[in-house]
Amino acid sequence: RALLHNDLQGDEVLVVSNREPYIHEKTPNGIVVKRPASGLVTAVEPVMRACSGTWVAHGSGSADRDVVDANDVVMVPPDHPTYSLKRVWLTREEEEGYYYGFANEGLWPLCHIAHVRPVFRVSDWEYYKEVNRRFADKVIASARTDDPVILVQDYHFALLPQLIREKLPRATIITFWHIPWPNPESFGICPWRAELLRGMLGSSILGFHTRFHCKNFIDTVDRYLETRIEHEHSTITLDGRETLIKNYPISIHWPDEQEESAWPETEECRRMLRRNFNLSDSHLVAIGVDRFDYTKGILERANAVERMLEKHPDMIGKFSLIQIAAPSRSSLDEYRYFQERLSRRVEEINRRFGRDNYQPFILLAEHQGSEILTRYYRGADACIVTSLHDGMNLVSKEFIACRNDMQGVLILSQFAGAAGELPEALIVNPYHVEETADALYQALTMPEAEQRERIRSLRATVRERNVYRWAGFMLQDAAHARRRERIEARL
Ligand code: ADQ
Repeated sequence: RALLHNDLQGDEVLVVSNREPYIHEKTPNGIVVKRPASGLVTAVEPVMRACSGTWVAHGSGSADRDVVDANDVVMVPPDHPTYSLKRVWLTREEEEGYYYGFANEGLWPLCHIAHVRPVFRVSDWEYYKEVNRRFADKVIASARTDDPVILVQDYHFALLPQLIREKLPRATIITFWHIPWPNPESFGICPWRAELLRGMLGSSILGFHTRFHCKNFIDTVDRYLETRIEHEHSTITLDGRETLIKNYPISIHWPDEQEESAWPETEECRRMLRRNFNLSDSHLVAIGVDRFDYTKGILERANAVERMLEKHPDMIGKFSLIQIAAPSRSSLDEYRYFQERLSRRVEEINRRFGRDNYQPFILLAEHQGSEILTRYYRGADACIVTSLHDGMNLVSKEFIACRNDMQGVLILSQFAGAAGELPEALIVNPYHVEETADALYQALTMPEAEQRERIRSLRATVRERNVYRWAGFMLQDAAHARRRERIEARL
């Protein structure tokens, strides 16, 4: 955190993302404030708390308009206001075209290669461009200086860096792409590939989670744009402007002693988790926590549970997977089909192996607060992450952080960015049912000493590679670029 303060001293910081970190909702009991289930918010919020500044986001809550002042500003977090949240209000058509359409039916499947065909509608593209312009206007109007540091978040805003750059040429624009970047052939099917790439290259720094994503991006630019690429320095120069392409693996806030001391003991978490679902205290439990999204491999997880029970009938009645899936983008057909398919699959498995009050796959389509999630992570024997493709995956890191009892096994997809950092997890190919089923069995039967050895090593990695390091490294590179630009301007 000290690194953040040092690098940002005196600089104005603006963050821009689609999702807002706090959603104000009207309820019969008055206005309540919610935190969205979002990896981006989980990662960026602690950074904003540390450095103040302004966060610009789409106002999506039913009471968002009631809490802002005349400048559309509300100070957050509600319990300890430290930074300004500024909303952009979108019409229903804008939200459908830009967010649901181009971003989530186009770019999301395009970048994830999860065998869901991307949809590219001209009208969605028009809204995407329009909304990027509106956010650019808001950011520019919010800037008090002509050289702020602007952190642009994610695939909703590929055009924003260039739009801001045109009006604030001296700004330091750091864009972070939270999802994977595919190979040039895959990205090349997008009808507006060149516009998107040019938009992104308005950034001073363009960050991805892994080197592999950086390489894919550079190869994509090489294929579709006329630029100068310096592979040695990982820079791309377009129209005389240089962009550094670099990997910054995102992470979580590592809990301090005070936070840990507020957690219930793991024994209590174990009991609570089991009693909530009418399971005996010795019942084996694996936990899955995801947005209800087809990229997260929840169907493959169900197949692995079924296969494990086929291979190890002694586990029937003794093991359950508790899957907490936060409904997400449910107005899109692909998401609804997926939710229906998964529910059917879960019913089949439960009909086949369940009995009386026993269900091997407990599916909860709900969003849970972070305190409950902490208890679930602490009370489970294993956590299973089977993403078919995932930029990083923070659930895996949250599970590790919660296990200060040095127990619990992480099963992790090789297609999550996190797999590169966390080799002591049981790494699986979720498309390989047999392998995933075997890993699940291995996790449930792993001796305590081996669990301890693995989780200790995982904890050392995540503690060190925390979210402040993620932001700190990006801002250090930004500070370096700013110093260089100031020197060059004087020459
Ligand atoms: P996501 O796809 O949202 O993030 P992830 O990184 O796992 O995926 O983060 C999800 C966050 O939402 C976690 O903090 C988790 O606790 C929370 N969450 C998930 N399900 C929940 C539930 N049912 N109830 C409450 N909270 C829930 C995107 C990319 C990832 C990348 C992040 C950050 O897709 O690859 O790691 O951004 O860059």
